[in-house]
Amino acid sequence: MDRAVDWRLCIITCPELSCNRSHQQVAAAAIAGGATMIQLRDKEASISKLIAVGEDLRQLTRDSSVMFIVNDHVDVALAVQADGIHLGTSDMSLAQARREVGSEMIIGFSPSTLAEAVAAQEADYLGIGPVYSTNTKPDAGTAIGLVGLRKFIEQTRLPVIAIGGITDDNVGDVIATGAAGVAVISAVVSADDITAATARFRRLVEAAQRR
Ligand code: 3NM
Repeated sequence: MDRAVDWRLCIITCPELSCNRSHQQVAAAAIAGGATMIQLRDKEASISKLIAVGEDLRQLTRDSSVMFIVNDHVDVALAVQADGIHLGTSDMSLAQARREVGSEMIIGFSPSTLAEAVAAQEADYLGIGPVYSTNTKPDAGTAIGLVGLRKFIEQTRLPVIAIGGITDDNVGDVIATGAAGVAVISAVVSADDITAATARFRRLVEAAQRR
C-alpha cells in the first residue's frame, strides 16, 4: 500500500445501534459530517447482503473521496472494490489476506497483544482497543486506557486507530496520546443527528492535532 490515507476519523456502521437507520443512511450522514473513513461492519448479514450494501457504500465514499473499509470479509472487500479490509485475530491470517487482496488494498488489523502488533508486518494500520470500556463489543476485553494505547503506539511503526468507548469527552486525549485517528460506533451512529455528531468529532480531532 503506497498512498496517503487520512486516518483521522473512521465511522463504523453498525445496524444494531443505528436506531433503524440503514448502513447507507449512516454512511451518508457521517460523510456529510466529515468522516475520513467508513467501515462496513455487520455481524449478522449474509454475504450477498453485505455485497449489495457494500456496493452502495463504495459509491457514496468514492463520490466524496472517503476511504471505504470492509470488516472481516476479504471476499466482500474484493467484490465491491473497497479501499481496505479490517481483520481481527480470529479472521484470515494477514499473509493470506495480503496474497488475496494484492499490494494496493489497505489491510487493518486488531491485535490482542503487543507481540501480535509487532508481528503484523502485512498490515497498513492497527486498530487498538478498547481504549475505554464499551458495550458495543462485549468480547473486546478490558479497557487498556491511554497508558495501554501509548504502549502500542510506541511499539509499532504503523498508524494506530484507537477504538472503544471514544466520545466527545475523551477523543482529544486519545489523539494527544499519538493515535493517527479514532474509530467510533455508538457515539456517532446512535446520535439523533449523525452528521452533527461526526462534525463535532472531526473538529475535536483537528483541535487535538494542532495542540
Ligand atoms: N472493536 P464504540 S472495541 C468494534 O477493542 C470494536 O477492538 C474494539 O464501539 C476493539 O465506539 C469496538 O461504540 C466497539 O465503543 C467500539
